[in-house]
Amino acid sequence: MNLRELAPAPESTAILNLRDSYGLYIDGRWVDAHGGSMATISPATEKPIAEIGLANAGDIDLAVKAARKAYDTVWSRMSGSERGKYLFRIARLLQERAREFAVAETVDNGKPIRETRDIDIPLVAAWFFHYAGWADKLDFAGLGTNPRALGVAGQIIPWNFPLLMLAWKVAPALAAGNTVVLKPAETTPLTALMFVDICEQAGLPAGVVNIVPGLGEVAGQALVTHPGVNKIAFTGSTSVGRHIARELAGTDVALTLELGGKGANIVFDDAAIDEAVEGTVNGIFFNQGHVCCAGSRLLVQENVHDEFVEKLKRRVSTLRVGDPLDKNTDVGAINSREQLDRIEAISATGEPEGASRWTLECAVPKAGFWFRPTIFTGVSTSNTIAREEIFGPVLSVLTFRTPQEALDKANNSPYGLSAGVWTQTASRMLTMADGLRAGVVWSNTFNQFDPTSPFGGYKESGFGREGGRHGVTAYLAAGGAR
Ligand code: TAP
Repeated sequence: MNLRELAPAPESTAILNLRDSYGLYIDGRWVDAHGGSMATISPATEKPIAEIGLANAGDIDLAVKAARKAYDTVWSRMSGSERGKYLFRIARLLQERAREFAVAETVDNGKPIRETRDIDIPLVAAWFFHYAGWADKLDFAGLGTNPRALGVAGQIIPWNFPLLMLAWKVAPALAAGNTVVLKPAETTPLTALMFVDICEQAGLPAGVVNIVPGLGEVAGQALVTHPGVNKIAFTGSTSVGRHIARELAGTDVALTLELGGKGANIVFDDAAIDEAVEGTVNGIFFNQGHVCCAGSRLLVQENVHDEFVEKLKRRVSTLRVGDPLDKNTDVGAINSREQLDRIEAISATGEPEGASRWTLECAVPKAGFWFRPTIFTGVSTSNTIAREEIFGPVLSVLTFRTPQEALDKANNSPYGLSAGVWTQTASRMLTMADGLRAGVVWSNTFNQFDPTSPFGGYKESGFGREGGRHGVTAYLAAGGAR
């Protein structure tokens, strides 16, 4: 398929060598899907990229059986150091083909190439390197004398960081000795399907990784309820996470849920203001705000509010919105029409509920899905835009007077995934970090990720941690008892 027409950056798109259509990857080979097919499109142009086969319940059954066979006959019998070698190989191959993956991710997802090139794909490789190192050291890390894998892991991921979410799930699962059936999101299956090439190049035994695109309610549901699955790892919306938790209640299937967020980014009057402005921009406009841990609620101390907001608007005015394949683009396309509708609908409640709206004035392409960076000021904690996860480039600004008021407002949310604090007073930083009900609290920065750090939520943001020791423990039976 010739993708050059997708964007005026032929030197980037020309390196893609995609097929016109993809089936499912089960037991080490491509097979036909039996749940129909759909085109995956570029959200920046609305043009089709490739036709994707969709798994039905029967296909999921085959994938789980293949994963079970691979677990029983090969993967669970292999030493940790051998598993580690496969993971190291995968990490190196991903690095070698990083540019190709970055372009594919940008085309399929709509996020800027600068982000996929400099953040997503390097982090993907980093995750595989990190967990490659764990594979032969599990028994040295307080994980029991003979830690055992759970067996077959069913993994369901969202569309906002497609390959990175795959890495967060597949790397620790394989390191711990599990086999995998992974369902990518229906709007962004491309890089997961390309990942098959990497597994094959690395010589991964058949059935250890199975990739099954499909619809959530069909393929996802079948995976969650399949009796042969020992663990479900899910990243996505709180509503689907809740549904999955109900489905698995009373079973012995291990479950981790990484769900939504409404991160508070708290700026005190003693913060380095220019750095805090930069961090705030990164906190909400990175990846079009399609970030579960985005700093979507800005809490500014009242006496610096006006100065801060003015500087913030000036900085946001310099953002370039448009073609995600252009290296100068800061804000790319919204991932789907459905997500755009959702962002527009929630944002439309801002002014009627009393907030003031400021939107970056800029041209956007005619085709594709676009939403201009938007800042609401004068927001109160009861406003819809301060409560609901928008998952788009929309910032709600609130104020506070005292540290306690900042804590109260920040914690006044059903979510508890992320927060950031900007202050030059160390003791205040520690008090805030202690009082914030959030899985991650960034200190004078925002949206920083590292494979050694555990990541996950409190409250309706889910449970379980991914990253570091916690991430690999989530794929082990406690104390090797299972
Ligand atoms: P969801 O609609 O929940 O979709 C996530 C995944 O679940 C997709 O693969 C989806 O398939 C599948 N799915 C849908 N219904 C299902 C069902 N009944 N059974 C099993 N699987 C099902 O979320 P989304 O719109 O893709 O992602 C946005 C949400 O994810 C946001 O709320 C965001 O905060 C959250 N998120 C959280 C994190 C972390 S780490 N906490 C990271 C990224 C995103 P389809 O694609 O076919 O719908």
